[in-house]
Amino acid sequence: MGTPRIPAEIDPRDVLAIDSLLSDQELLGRDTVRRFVADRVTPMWASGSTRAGSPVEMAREFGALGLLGMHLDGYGCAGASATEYGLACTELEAGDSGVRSFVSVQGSLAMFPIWAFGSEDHKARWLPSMAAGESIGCFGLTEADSGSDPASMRTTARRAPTGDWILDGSKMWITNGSIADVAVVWARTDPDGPDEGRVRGFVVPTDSRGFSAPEIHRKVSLRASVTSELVLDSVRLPADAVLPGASGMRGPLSCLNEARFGIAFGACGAARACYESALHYATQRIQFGQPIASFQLTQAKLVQMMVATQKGTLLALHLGRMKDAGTLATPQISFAKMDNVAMALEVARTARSVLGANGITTEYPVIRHMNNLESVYTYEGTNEIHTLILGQAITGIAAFG
Ligand code: TGC
Ligand code: FAD
Repeated sequence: MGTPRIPAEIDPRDVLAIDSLLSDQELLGRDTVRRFVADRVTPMWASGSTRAGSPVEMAREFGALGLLGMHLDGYGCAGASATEYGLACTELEAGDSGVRSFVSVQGSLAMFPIWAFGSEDHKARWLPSMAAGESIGCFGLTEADSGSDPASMRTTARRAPTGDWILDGSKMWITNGSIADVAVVWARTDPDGPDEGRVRGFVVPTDSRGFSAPEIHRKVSLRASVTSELVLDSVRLPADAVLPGASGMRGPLSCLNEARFGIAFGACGAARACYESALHYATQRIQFGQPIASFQLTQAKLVQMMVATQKGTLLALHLGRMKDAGTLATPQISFAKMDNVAMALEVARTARSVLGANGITTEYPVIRHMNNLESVYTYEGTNEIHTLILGQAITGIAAFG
């Protein structure tokens, strides 16, 4: 039986020594991404800018680091473990949720369906250039009137007598939409046709006639991410544009599992960045002749943020280990996406309060993370939808409608 050590010093960034649960390879990969974020992502905001842009300028660098389609194998992808992918998401989101979003959408939402459900031609045509960051992908599921209930989508895919597909409709809130070279678009087939009205996925080159992607402006969240509408005005595609391996809602929902997994890790990065910012500020800021870190109420906030972040990180790591072992179930992904994003948002709000008035400026990263997390709370299944997925899992009763 071991006697607890009395440490001379504890690492405030990793009080539970979670790093000791990671292999050398995992630490190496994690530290590489951490350095990249410090060198390339953090300076994006150094002037306190609220820039609206896109990490697309870094796409080839992400590719060179093996971050795009990182947990897929073959076709130029890195073939990393799920845990390694998750750890990378944590580091990217410690920089900015929009940067993690870019990598999530490319790898988990655009490359994954091509990799899992595409034909050999789709894979050979798109995956190597997407893995290298030379081609950008997006994922069109949500519509203006079909958000939490994507099965109610109105975008249609009709078969022409020639066998071509004709897509009509529009998608809303699509990350990377107007900078994409290829869109994976989900559409409902003709109820009287051979697909009997099932939802199918299509690989749509964005230079197809009838395709356009107007950007959505005036966002005050995820400003480092491009969000667009996709308009499909009788877009004619060859017969082989359909993903052969996906029929029904199981196809798009399987892609969401991959992205939600990355978000469960990513949220811990945003929380960590907010906690560290508040910890540093609290030791520097003097009020009543003392650093505010010396006040019991401030210490309570710092400890709550630290404990919540560490617990979330353990949860994410457990998820990663289960995914690598092939035992992960979808409600468990909902558990972690729901709880870790809510945790990160709470940590961000608490950190904001520790920074006082300075907390409302973009001189510090906290309010940027806080605003970003409002989107992360909503996308990839809202907090309420994940609550209901878990509610159904434990009661056996669906309470969605
Ligand atoms: P339901 O009738 O329950 O199921 C239909 C079929 O799908 C299967 N299924 C799943 N398969 C894989 N993974 C999952 N997580 C699955 N959940 C269900 C199910 O077994 C069934 O299969 P089969 O073969 O029997 O037909 O489905 P439903 O239509 O009632 O929907 C349930 C619900 C509400 C949970 C689902 O619609 C949902 O998750 N809604 C939330 C929508 C959402 O998350 N949208 C995300 C859009 S993408 C995005 O936000 C990107 S953000 C990008 C960024 O990171 O920047
Ligand atoms: P709604 O579904 O209208 O929900 C509104 C509110 O009602 C929410 O609080 C919700 O939880 C609640 N609600 C809905 N149904 C229920 C219910 N049954 N019970 C209880 N409460 C309920 N989509 C893509 O396809 N691809 C993308 O790349 C993409 N990127 C995005 C990027 C950003 C920045 C954002 C903000 C969104 C993105 N989305 C994307 C869309 C995102 O997935 C949807 O916004 C999300 O699924 C919620 O849909 P909605 O916004 O229409 O909200």
